[in-house]
Formats: sequence, structure tokens, C-alpha cells
Amino acid sequence: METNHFMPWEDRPEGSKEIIWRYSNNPVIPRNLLPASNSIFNSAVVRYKGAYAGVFRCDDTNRRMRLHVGFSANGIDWEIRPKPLQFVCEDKEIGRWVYGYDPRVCLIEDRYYVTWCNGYHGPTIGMAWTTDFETFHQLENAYLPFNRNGVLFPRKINGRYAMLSRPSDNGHTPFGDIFYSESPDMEFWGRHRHVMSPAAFEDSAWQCTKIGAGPIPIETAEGWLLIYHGVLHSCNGFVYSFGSALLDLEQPWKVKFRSGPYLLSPQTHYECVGDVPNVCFPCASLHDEQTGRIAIYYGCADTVTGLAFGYIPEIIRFTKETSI
Ligand code: BMA
Repeated sequence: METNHFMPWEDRPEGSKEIIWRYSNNPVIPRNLLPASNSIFNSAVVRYKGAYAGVFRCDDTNRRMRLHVGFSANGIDWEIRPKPLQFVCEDKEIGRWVYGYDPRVCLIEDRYYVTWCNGYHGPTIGMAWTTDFETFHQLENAYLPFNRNGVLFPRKINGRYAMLSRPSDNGHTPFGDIFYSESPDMEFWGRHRHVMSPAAFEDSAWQCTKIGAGPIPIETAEGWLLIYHGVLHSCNGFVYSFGSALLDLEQPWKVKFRSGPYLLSPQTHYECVGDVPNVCFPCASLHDEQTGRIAIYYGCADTVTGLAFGYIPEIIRFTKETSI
């Protein structure tokens, strides 16, 4: 059980009725925090040793997609290592670095597992674990290409590790459903189940082109709370927003509720203007069970990292009341 109250937090602005509100000092991570970073976004943050650690997507000034390790005392001010993360891998074929992006980090028992979109003849889900954020042991890729948005559950379900993913194509995929897979050992993934398709345009247009899991799902009495991104294909290109769903605790491929309205969509300058305009892309959250507080880290316009806050019980109520 979570007892640590120490997490980044800012109260809902006075007069606001928003379920999710933005940190007033967004973006928390600027694009040029590193000497050679073009952009830092779509990144993963976890509690670590009474403070915070993270794996960050840093695109460099060659526009190569790299992962970097970072540390923070308060979850707001980050020190990111300038040197890209290098995985230790027993298999040369798998360990050969091509590109990596959109990391998630999930604590399961005593290991922090990193999943990311890993270049191996196209994007697939790379896997690694660490206990100290120094040595990262790379495992086999979970799936065949093409796949993105591999998101682990924080405990075994029915005796097996569990992961959501989003089969895709080799480009800017114009489709995408969320699937569930199980593994006895973090190497062999199977028993694939369909979770969710994009919504019908008439019901919920922000999520009608493709969807993908965001932060690690949170276990609640009402089911797994999943924050996920959804995409609308407008006449100016893709628009990435995010919403919420509740998945069955023992059979997480069964969707109990799914929000019709988005929780957050690109509306501020730093979400609407950047290398890829109109993107809010959540990859991590911190929460506190006692107060119900949640802090969501999300990539903004593929350029910087933002932070938004809310209360889990309010998000659950919203998900149920607006469910499609
Ligand atoms: C997706 C991923 C994300 C990115 C988004 C918007 O396909 O590549 O990394 O944030 O597109 O460009």
C-alpha cells in the first residue's frame, strides 16, 4: 500500500470545474534541458528511494530518438543524464540499438521494468529491468513488429505478468486498438485478448482514429484505472488527447467503463505549438492512495513535458458517468 504523500501537487485553480488541471508552471521539462536535446517529452517517472527517477525520451539535435535516465528530489526539477541510456543485453541481435521512444516504467515486486517503442526492423516493444537505475538488463522484445505503447500492469494477474499494447504499422499508423497479453516469465507473451477499439466518430471523436495505453494502470476497487490517449484525424492532421477507462480487475480485457469526453486535450500554447502540434501524450503518473491525488506526466506537442493533477475518485466518477 502506498503511504508516501510526497508527490508533486497543486490544488485545483479556484473556480475551475476541470477534472484534470494543468500545473501552473508547465512545462516542467523544457526541450533544451540537455546540451544536445531537441525535445524531451513522452517520458516515464516513478518514485525511487524517497525521491523520483525516470526514463526520458530525448530526441537529440540529430533528431535521433534516445532514452536517458534522470533523477529528481521533488518530481518537478529534473537532472537528466546527458549520455543516453545503454542497456546490458546478452543477445547482440536484440541489444543492437536502433532507436527507442515513449518509455514507461513499472515497479513489479523489486524490479523497475522499462518498456519502450524499440526499433527492430520497425517499431516493437522493448523490455528491460533495473533495480538501481544504473544497470538496465535488456530482455527479448515482447512482440513482432509493428507495435507501440507497451504498458505493463504493476502486479501479476491470475499468476502471469500482464501488458497492454497497440499493434501498429511502420509509419504514422492511421488505426489502432489496445490489446492485452500475458507472460509467465517476461519473455514469452501470448493469450492475446482484444481490449478496446477507437470509438465511433459520432460518440467520441477525440478517440475515433486510434487509441493507446498511457501510464501504468492503477488498481482501484472499481477496476484498473487506465489513462489512455486517443487520436482524432482532423483536416490539419492528428490531434492527441487523453481520457480514462476502468478495466475488470481479474480480466482486464473487459472494459467496464470508458469516458466519452476527454480529460485533457491540446489547448495551451505548449500543447498546440511545437515539433508536432496538438499532442497531449501521457506516459506516467504518480498517485497517493490516502488522498486520492494523481499527477500525470504527459508529452506536449512532441517537444516538452507537462504535468497535470486530479483526484482518482473524481476521475472514476467521471469515467462511469460519461461512459460510452
Ligand atoms: C505517435 C508516437 C508518439 C508521438 C505521436 C505524435 O505515433 O510516435 O511518440 O508523440 O505519434 O507525433
